[in-house]
Formats: sequence, structure tokens, C-alpha cells
Amino acid sequence: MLKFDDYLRQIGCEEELSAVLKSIVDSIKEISKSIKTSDTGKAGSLNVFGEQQLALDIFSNKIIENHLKNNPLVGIIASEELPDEIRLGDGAYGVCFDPLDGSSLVDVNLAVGSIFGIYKTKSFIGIKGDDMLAAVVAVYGPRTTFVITVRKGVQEFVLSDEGDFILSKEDIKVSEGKMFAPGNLRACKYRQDYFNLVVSWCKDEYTLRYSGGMVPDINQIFIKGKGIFSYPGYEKEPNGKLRLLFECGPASLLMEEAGGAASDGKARILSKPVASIDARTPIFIGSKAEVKRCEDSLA
Ligand code: AHM
Ligand code: MG
Repeated sequence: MLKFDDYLRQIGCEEELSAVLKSIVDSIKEISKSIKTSDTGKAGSLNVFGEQQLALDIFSNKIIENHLKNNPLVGIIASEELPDEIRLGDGAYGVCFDPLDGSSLVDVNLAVGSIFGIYKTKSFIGIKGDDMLAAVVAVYGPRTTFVITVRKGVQEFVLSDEGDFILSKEDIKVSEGKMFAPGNLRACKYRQDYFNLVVSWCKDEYTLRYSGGMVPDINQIFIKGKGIFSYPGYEKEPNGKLRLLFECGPASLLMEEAGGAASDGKARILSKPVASIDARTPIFIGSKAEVKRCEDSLA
């Protein structure tokens, strides 16, 4: 039974980065607890993307913000639920996060998650996923788990009854296999190429595993070790819906660390500079051959 702190020590993770990661993991614990009984209604406000904020989005954001504010190593944060990046102090680390991805799935009791990217930076503008030091994706489902990379492969931890995160899967690898999570199927009305791609997965007898939450949809690729998640754009929204900084970047670092790939259809997600904190990107992420198939089919 290896606890998270012991894992960090065992791999020789730098002390400061470890401290930032511990703040993040403490916030995951708190969200996991609060989510069970909290109000699932609307907060009455819109985020920078013009989307209705739920009370759940606001409180998850607050929990993470508070944990990071209490850590002097964190100098800047940016959240999907906040209009701008926020300067906290002189700390060298920057943490960007989607506090509760898929929050509208909580009332129907499907899994949701939090996504974190950790950098050494004074601003998120102009950075690339390639600059990221670590990424964490937490899943609140029947169990609370997270997958993490500090650029030494991908590991999964599970929250125990005692309140500790325990190593549950080591050196996660994503190879090939017939499982698909096709997002934004509305694009099929406007894009024959995407329609054809989805039909080809069906004809090849792929297993459909799509929950409507990017976090569980991608997490299953890590845990099953195979599959593809797609979220293309189309005329109405050429870059799709998902955010480069908050969602696609950290997920892509984890995927590449697991031996998979992540592309916007042409370029690696991790090679794309963040032009503005609200920038969106199409994404095709999972097994290498599947990502290539997306690139070839949608060229
Ligand atoms: P959110 O950050 O507001 O929760 O939105 C992101 C979520 C993703 O988890 C999911 O892949 C996507 O929205 C699905 O959106 P849609 O059902 O509108 O295609
Ligand atoms: Mg989100």
C-alpha cells in the first residue's frame, strides 16, 4: 500500500513540485466529500464561455482556489470558471484547472472530474502543453481516483476510507483496441468526414463507451489501456467546445506519457500555444493508431 506522499518521495519528485501537488490532492479530497450532498442547481451566473454556472462549479472552484492560495509556491492560477488568470504572489508555480468538468452530470449521478495542469510560469498566455511539469485528472464516481503524471509515466491513485490516496495502478499504458467515445456528434450533420469516421468505427465493431463527461470518457482509455475520444469542431464552432488550457492540455500530457497521442486533427495538442485562456481546440485523443486514423480521415 503506497500512499501518495510516499510515492512522490519514492520517485524523487522535487520538494516544491510535491508541495504543489499535495495542495491539489487535498482539494480533490475536499471536493469529493462536498459533492455528495451539495446543491446541484444553477448558481445564476455565466462563466467567460457564456455557460450557466452551477453552484457545484462555484464551490469546487472556491475549494481549489483556497488550497492554492494557502500555498506560497503558487504564484498564479487560472480556472475555467474565472474570467482571467489571477496573480496570487511571487510563487514560481502556475496551476490551471477545470474545477468540475461535466458538472451538469452530477444531478443524474454520473461521474465527473477535476483537471489540473502545473507549470512554472508567471502567466498562462503563450505557454504550451509541452511546458507542463505535471498533470492530474481526478474522477468522482463510485470511487474517487486520480491519474497523475510528473513526466515519469502515469499512475492511478484511489481514495481509501481512511482518507488517503493509495497507488492503485502503476505505469499505465495506452495501446490499441476497439473502444470509442465519439463526442459532438452534432457535427455529423455538417461534416460528412466525421460522419464517415463514426460509421467506420461502428462497422469495425468498436464498443461504444460515452458518458458525456470528458474526464470519465478519457479516464476509461487510461484504465482499459485502449480507445479513442473525439471532439471535433464544425461550422458553428470550428474549434469545438473543449478548452486547450483547462481540459485538453493536461489530458494530452497524461495521454502522451501513457504512450498514446492527442491531436487537434493536424497538430499535437501539446505543441499549441495558448493564445488566450479561453481558447478552445478540437481534440482526438487516445490510442496512437486511432488518433492517426482521425487525422487521416478528417484531413
Ligand atoms: P464543462 O466544462 O462545462 O463541464 O463542459 C465540458 C464537457 C466535457 O466533459 C464533455 O466532453 C463535453 O462537455 C460534452 O459537451 P456536449 O454534450 O455539449 O457535447
Ligand atoms: Mg470542463
